[in-house]
Amino acid sequence: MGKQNVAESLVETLVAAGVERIYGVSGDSLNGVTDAIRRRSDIRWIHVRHEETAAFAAGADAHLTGGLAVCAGSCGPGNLHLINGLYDAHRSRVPVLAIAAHIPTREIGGGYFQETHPELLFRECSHFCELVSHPEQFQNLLDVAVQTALSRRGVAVLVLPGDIALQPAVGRPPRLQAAPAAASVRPADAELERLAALVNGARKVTILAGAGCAGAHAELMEVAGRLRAPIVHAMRGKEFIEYDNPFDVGMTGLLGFSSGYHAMTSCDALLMLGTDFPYRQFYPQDIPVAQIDLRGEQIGRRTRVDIGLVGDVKTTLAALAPRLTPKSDSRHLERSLEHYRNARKGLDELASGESGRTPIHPQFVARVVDELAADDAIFSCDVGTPTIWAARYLTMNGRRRLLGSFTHGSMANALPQAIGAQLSHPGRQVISLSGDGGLAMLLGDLLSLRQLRAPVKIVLFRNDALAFVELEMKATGFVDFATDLHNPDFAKLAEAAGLLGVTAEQPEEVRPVIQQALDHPGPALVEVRVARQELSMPPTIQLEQIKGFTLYMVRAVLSGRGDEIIDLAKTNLIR
Ligand SMILES: Cc1cc2nc3c(=O)[nH]c(=O)nc-3n(C[C@H](O)[C@H](O)[C@H](O)COP(=O)(O)OP(=O)(O)OC[C@H]3O[C@@H](n4cnc5c(N)ncnc54)[C@H](O)[C@@H]3O)c2cc1C
Ligand SMILES: Cc1ncc(C[n+]2csc(CCOP(=O)(O)OP(=O)(O)O)c2C)c(N)n1
Repeated sequence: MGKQNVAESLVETLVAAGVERIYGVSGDSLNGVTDAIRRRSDIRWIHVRHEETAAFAAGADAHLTGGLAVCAGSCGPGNLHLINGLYDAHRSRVPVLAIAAHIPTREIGGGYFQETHPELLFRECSHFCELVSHPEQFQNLLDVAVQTALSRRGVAVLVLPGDIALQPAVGRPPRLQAAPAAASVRPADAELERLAALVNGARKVTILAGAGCAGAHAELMEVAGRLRAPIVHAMRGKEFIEYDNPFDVGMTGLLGFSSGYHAMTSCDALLMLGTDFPYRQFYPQDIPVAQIDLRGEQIGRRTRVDIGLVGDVKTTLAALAPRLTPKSDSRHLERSLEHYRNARKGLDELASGESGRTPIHPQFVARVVDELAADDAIFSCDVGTPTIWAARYLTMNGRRRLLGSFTHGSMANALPQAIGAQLSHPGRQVISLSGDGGLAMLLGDLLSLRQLRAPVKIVLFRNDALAFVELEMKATGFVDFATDLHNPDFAKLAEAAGLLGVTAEQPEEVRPVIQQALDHPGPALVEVRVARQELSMPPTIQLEQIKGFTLYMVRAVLSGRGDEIIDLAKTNLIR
């Protein structure tokens, strides 16, 4: 240990903590670190073209593995580029360590070449962000950074000046080898009794479930069965909740199903489980609400809560279930399921691809991807309309995974997340549902696919617009402006970058070209020319109501007038 320099000691500690990859772009101040990686066979430097890609890829890696992922940027502009991807990882609560290399210690504060203050810049998107100003500090700060990222779930940033990285390590061996196993957390018996009394006393209970239900599928089904409760999910919960679920009534929210909205507004009590569903307008008013969350600070954040319990969903539901009196009245559940079937049918009808009829419906493309993708495919979807198609047309089954920038809501997430997914899961099929605006924003990393031998499949929804924004503009009464995209031929561009590049311009071409891309052993891009304006309305709304309900709803959500939506929904939806 004594003969190592700080950079070598850093890499050794990360390997001991199970890290196999570091995503980044090299630079002078990072030379110590990249050189330490170069000399080892048990950790790989993942060279991307933009540090933002590195951070998004690390976030995806951490989301899928559940373990620590690492990214790095050189001093000043290098690590500054990480920031948007780090915000995304932090807000998605995935453990990422960012190594922000820094200018030489003797120059700090003097306005030196490339000087920034990373410990200030990254403060807001991290749980831990500290500068190593002496080798003796280093090991302790690294241990705390790793431990914080893992246990608080989020980003930790270690700011490491290039000169310190090259100094002899003077510390001790790392204290930490891996994160401690997650503890089970459950509320006290008396609190569980209060919750049981509330839901036992209600005639119609609806469950709103989110990403905190990961790993608690069986317990969730048991509780929903006893309560005869429809389960509405929030977007980040889709991959954990929708499958093998006889209580599933779809997602809620602007992109959701009317059945999800209806189930939440027509119940006598709402039970929120591991969700931070953000849109207040979609919560019911004037009925009791109970919420279970691992983090106390999350309780009551989005709506008024009558009973808030701190606990993990799995353990808490297991302790709650025996206290529930099985309900015999299934009418609320049946009605919600019926509504869901109708909503689903409406959506399925939109996903048609009739030969010769152009432009191609994007729904149809998403449906074909869903049908052809592997049972254990990993999908990522760009913020923009691809998020809508993923939410509505990708079928989850407990093995498939879905990545997006759902909380931070950043464009250009899908390709970099697909890179992290493919690198961490080399044997799996990885499909990026990309927007033409999103792909172009981090287009440089198309080049990384060949360099990294990452056989990612990109399905590009080419609509020559920032269509999601255009839709918002139209709906809110703005003249659409600044949304045109004058695009290149993306398939040719992909070919030039060493990918397979194919195009579908007719509906009948969609299936064969997607199949061709999936069968191709290397990276591929499928460019599909899709309709620019495909209104993404909740599906049971009649045409004549579109103006009166959905566009109004967009307007009301954007301006925060949720109470008016509920009135409108009562007249238009609940029939
Ligand atoms: C363009 C766009 C449109 C969108 N439209 C919609 C929409 O219409 N509908 C929609 O639902 N979303 C939509 N989203 C996503 C939305 O912004 C939120 O990210 C999403 O609703 C949150 O999902 P969640 O509650 O499952 O996850 P999170 O926000 O991650 O919340 C999970 C909660 O569970 C808690 N938790 C974690 N682990 C546990 C555990 N073991 N036990 C207990 N609690 C735990 C966490 O503390 C947290 O409070 C959209 C996003 C984009 C980009
Ligand atoms: C970094 C960033 N910039 C701007 C936005 C605002 N925004 C949200 S969706 C969107 C359009 C996305 O366009 P594209 O990727 O082409 O997908 P489309 O909606 O056209 O299918 C924009 C500009 C954002 N969310 N993130």
